[in-house]
Amino acid sequence: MSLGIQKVEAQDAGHFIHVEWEDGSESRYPCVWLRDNCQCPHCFLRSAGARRLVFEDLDVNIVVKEVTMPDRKKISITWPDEHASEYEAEWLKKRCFSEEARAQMREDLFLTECHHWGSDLRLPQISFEEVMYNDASAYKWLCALKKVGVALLTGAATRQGELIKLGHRIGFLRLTFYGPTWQVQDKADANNVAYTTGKLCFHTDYPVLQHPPGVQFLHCIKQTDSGGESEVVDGFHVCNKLKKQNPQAYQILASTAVDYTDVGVDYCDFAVQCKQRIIDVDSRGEAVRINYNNATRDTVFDIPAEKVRPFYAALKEFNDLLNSSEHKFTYKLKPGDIMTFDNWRVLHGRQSYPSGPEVTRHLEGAYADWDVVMSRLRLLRNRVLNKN
Ligand code: OGA
Ligand code: NM2
Ligand code: ZN
Ligand code: ZN
Repeated sequence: MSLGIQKVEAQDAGHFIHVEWEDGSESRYPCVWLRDNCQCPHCFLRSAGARRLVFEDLDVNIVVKEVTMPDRKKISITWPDEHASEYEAEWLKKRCFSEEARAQMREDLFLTECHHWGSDLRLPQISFEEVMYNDASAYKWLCALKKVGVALLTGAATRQGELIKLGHRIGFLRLTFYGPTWQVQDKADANNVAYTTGKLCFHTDYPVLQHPPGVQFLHCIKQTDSGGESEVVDGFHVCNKLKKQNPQAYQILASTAVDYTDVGVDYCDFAVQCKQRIIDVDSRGEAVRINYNNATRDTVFDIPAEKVRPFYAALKEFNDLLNSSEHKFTYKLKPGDIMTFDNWRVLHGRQSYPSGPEVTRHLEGAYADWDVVMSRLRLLRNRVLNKN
């Protein structure tokens, strides 16, 4: 059962409401926030779960006129203009402004918990069939994808179209210039190095897009006998290592805008250009997105000549760390496997394989956005944990 309220009072000349809970804990709510979040039908559109109140009508210096506690499960506030608001205990408790409550809310909403790994990765594996038809399995898959950054789905059919089904399972896929899904195989006049038999060094896909796809799916339809092994590495883990080993190199990669280019024809014709930092960091300097594909890094490099060699040296150090046997994990996809991974965090590569007249290796690939994947994860969690 949810926690009841023991006592409520206005503080600081009516600018704050102080709540004492039945377990002795306390919360403080700013009155401007309470007025802004009045849940009455005038101020809040229940059917949309959205605020009706327009900002023009909010007095940022508002104070309460009166606060009461009709029962242990809610508080009532009367504002100076006689507008009345009610707030439920459970609703308030969840929105407590304490450091701990906010950390809890952050974890619930964004699943921020992150498990770093190296070559010791225990690759999460789940049956494709179960993910398609069982909500608990789909939830398990998406949790692993978010927390570990990579998860393998097994037992899909060895034909094109399985990723379209997976896209419907989460919501929808991300369309790019390479099409709704794309075929990774050796092609004549390849419009991308991925469509050759060559080695692909560790990369994230599509840093040439301003908002690179957050999630990638690679479905193995046919696998070559020799070569073609997949490699993955935890980019965030390697970033931490680089920051310790050479803070200056980390700083260069986190601040230098690198030019990317992609020109060609596929789904339609394209001439894409973008500037990206190889390591995107948050306000605390923590890596939040890797944008690195050596193949599409432009020949144009829009930085002063003096800064070029230090940049290459920094990138070399990062690239060496990605490739260290301590960090990378190697796996040869089998027909029916679908590798799913966080394209903002995990870098992937593949070994070269022999070319020949026949197609000996075929993967179908697709992208999804994290917004869509996280949305499905939250809905599945509500359903699996029987909330709503
Ligand atoms: C790609 C890619 C991996 C592989 O197509 O971007 O990384 O194993 N492919 O072919
Ligand atoms: N493909 C696999 O950044 C890239 O060019 C990644 C994209 C061709 C869709 C490859
Ligand atoms: Zn109201
Ligand atoms: Zn790739």
